[in-house]
Amino acid sequence: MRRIAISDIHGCFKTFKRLLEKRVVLTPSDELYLLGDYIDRGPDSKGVLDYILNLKKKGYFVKCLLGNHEEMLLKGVELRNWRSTWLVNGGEETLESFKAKNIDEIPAPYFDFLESLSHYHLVDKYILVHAGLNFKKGDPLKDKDSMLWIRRWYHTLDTNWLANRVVIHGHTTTETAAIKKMHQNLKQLPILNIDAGCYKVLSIDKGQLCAYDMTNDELYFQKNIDF
Ligand SMILES: [Mn+2]
Repeated sequence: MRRIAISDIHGCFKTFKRLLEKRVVLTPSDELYLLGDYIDRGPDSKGVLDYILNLKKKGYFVKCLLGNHEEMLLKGVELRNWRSTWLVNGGEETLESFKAKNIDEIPAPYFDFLESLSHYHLVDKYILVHAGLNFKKGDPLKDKDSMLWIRRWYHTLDTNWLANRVVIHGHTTTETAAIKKMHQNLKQLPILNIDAGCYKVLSIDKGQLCAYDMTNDELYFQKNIDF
């Protein structure tokens, strides 16, 4: 059994599938932890969601967290200003993948899934979260907004609070070389960002989807094959 973490798939279904099936080679005895931002920007958000839901249906252990893009979509159902924010941040591509003209045409079961997502997950010595933790005001596990949106938070890290745990997160796209360096440096800074900028295919050293095997402390990368 392995525990695998992946973040920020952003509608890149083919890349996600290739990473899981050819690099990680996920089996039913493994546990898969997905850290949010399944949708938006990439060409097939519906495909990503269907694949995740199908894995669950087949009995795979899949624990999914909420990302800020899922939050934008959920808020956009009710609130007009969030709807336009979502649309310009990749929501247009998500609608296209559903062959929908507006948000209300996305079928209800997808909303049921998105509404069920957690903000963080604790497993072994790991704290899994989409964007990161805000240590500036008390218990970071109470600040749900920061968990979805925060950037540049490492300097606030409270190592006493963290004890010997490690934070795994995504949300801020990072060069693969920097991810590998963080991975080698976990004893000094117990934080690992696994967002290798999957959709950023034109950026140098990005455009990869990353998986972290928490059980064997191993990284996997798959170059984007969706664009
Ligand atoms: Mn994000």
